[in-house]
Amino acid sequence: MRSRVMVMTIGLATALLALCAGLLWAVPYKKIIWEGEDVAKLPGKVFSVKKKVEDPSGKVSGNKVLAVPKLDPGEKVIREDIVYKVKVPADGRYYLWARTFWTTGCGNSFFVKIQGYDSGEWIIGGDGTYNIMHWVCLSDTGDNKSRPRPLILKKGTVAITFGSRESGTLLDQVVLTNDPGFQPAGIYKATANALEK
Ligand SMILES: [Ca+2]
Repeated sequence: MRSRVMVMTIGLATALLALCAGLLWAVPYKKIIWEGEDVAKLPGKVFSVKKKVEDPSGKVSGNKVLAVPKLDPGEKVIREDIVYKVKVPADGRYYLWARTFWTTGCGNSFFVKIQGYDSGEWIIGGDGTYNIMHWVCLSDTGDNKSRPRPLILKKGTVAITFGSRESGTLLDQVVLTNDPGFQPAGIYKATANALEK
């Protein structure tokens, strides 16, 4: 009987130790959040900062967006880049999410480039959610709602570029996080000093 109690006590103590160690090792996830319209200087040809107060989702963060104008069918969108110099707080594996608004299948994406991945660029969006603000992630799998692509980033300033690709596209907010399970919803308070100006 005594040995059974001892075994149970040791088992309980081990479980408690493991729990404490787990809590100590658990690093809180980070989110760096900024507004699409938080652009120090617009290049001037394509992108503009637009007021947008109403949306079927309920809110637009800051009541402003970064916008590519709606063009007539057949008109080609000129390529222009907006570079956000994002302050990455620690080395790690990060995931990129954007709160976007599309109107058609010919107006549902941006180009994205990440400093450190200089050999290529991606397309964010391409989904079929129209006329409402919604979150999409940078993904290699075609699942831009729940499977973001990991990005290995170093602590310091990392340039994240959004490029104009299609007509009538809006960017409300952007989130960079090291939480692989993060699923954004609604709007978020922007991180203070998220961007280097
Ligand atoms: Ca906004």
